[in-house]
Parts: sequence; structure tokens; C-alpha cells
Amino acid sequence: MRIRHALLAVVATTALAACGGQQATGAAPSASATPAANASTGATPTTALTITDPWVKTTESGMTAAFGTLANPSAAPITIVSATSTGSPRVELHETVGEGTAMTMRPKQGGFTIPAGGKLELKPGGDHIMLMDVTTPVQPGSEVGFTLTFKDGGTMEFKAVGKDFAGANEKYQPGHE
Ligand SMILES: [Cu+2]
Repeated sequence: MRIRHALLAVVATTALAACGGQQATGAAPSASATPAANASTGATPTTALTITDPWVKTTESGMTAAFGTLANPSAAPITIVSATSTGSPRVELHETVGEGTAMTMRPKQGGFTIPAGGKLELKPGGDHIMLMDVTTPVQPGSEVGFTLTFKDGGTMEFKAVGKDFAGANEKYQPGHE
């Protein structure tokens, strides 16, 4: 079963390029991670991750997605295993596969991993944080809260800003594994 929805996907590659090129606009909200109490394992708490220019595609209801650039300056990879949001009771970590009209998104197995010293750009047509069931409209300038949970148990909160984005349609494969 596939559910079409009018978000995310970028038909025009120019739009994708333009979007991907916009990073670190000074006024962007920022966030820092909260370390997990993980004394029993001695694992390094996830404190290093940052997100730059987080935003959410405006919508009246239904599905939308959050984007931004995650950066991991630490010496170990960081994996995001789940997310919650004030904007939707159900949130999934999605990847996009295929191209053009065949572009399809689905839950990303294992979550998002940001390599040591690396970045992961969440963007239309790529990985994104999916809000599955928006009940309060996301308007331009709206603030939507997110909490990311890491593999080591740590969490990170950030706020994303509503932005209009003229994306195209993407197909969604629920539960694809
Ligand atoms: Cu999605």
C-alpha cells in the first residue's frame, strides 16, 4: 500500500540544489545535546551533536517533515534511533530512495548515523524527520519542538521553524523494511 502525499520531494533539481545550498543562516535556532546518565557502561554520552537551520515544511494537517544539518564533531559516530515532536504524536526517521517521479520514502533501518567528525544533511529528497499526523497547522514562523534519542540513550532537544517549501509529491512505503 502506498500513500501519496504532497511534501518533500523535489521535482526540480534546481530547487533541490537551492535548498541544499542554504545552510547556517545566522538566525537559525540552535541546540545542544543532553548527556545520558550512562555510568554503568562507561559509554561516552552523546553531547556533541548539533543541528543547524532546523525547519519544518508548513502544512495544515497530515504529514510533513523536518530538515536541518546535523554535525558531529566528536571522535565517535552518533546514531539517532528515534524522535518525538510537539507537532505530531507519531514521528519516523525517513530516507528517500529512487529518483524523479519514482522517488519514495520509507523508515530508515537503524536510524540516522552521523559519522565521527561528519555531517548529515536532512533535506527534501533525502533523509528527513517525518511528522506523520500533524494536528495543529504548521505556519511560517511556527516553532515545532523535537527530541532526538540516541543509541546510547542520550537525548537532544531542538526547535524547528515553519517554512513554506514548494516541494513535489513523494510516495510513501509504510513499514518498508
Ligand atoms: Cu517521509
